[in-house]
Amino acid sequence: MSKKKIIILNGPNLNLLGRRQPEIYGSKTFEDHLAILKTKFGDQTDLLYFQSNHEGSLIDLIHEYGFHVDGFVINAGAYTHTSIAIADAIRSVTSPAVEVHISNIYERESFRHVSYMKDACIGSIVGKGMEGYDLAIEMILDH
Ligand code: CA2
Repeated sequence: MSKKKIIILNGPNLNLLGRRQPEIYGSKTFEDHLAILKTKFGDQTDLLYFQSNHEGSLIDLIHEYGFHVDGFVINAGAYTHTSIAIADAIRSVTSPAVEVHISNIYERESFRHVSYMKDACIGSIVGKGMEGYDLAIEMILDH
């Protein structure tokens, strides 16, 4: 069986995971978790990872990969709550996307309760910590 190509896309400030606010986001860096994901899913997937603090760069990556890969895992960070442009980019490509949030955005400040990504994605995983990325990959593999 050929490996599924899956892209993980993290948005603004997620490069600082593990360095600040461990009570909300845990104490692992994303690179720590990526190593676990590669061990866990390496037989079935080719995992690629990008992080950007820039809305346009995230959109460019979605356009670049979104017609070729088997799926996207996207944590758009705070752009989740503001960016119709990223949601439109997800809708404009053919690869399915799953939205992940480390924290439960629906139990935090009201401005985090809106996700523009939600309806553009085949699924949303919130509040499961870093394990949310594992669940999103499983969702894409099952899709
Ligand atoms: O829970 C999530 O995964 C979020 O997407 C994280 C975003 C936040 O704006 C969303 O509402 C929910 C923020 C990521 C900020 O990450 C930090 C990491 C370390 C230190 C400070 C912020």
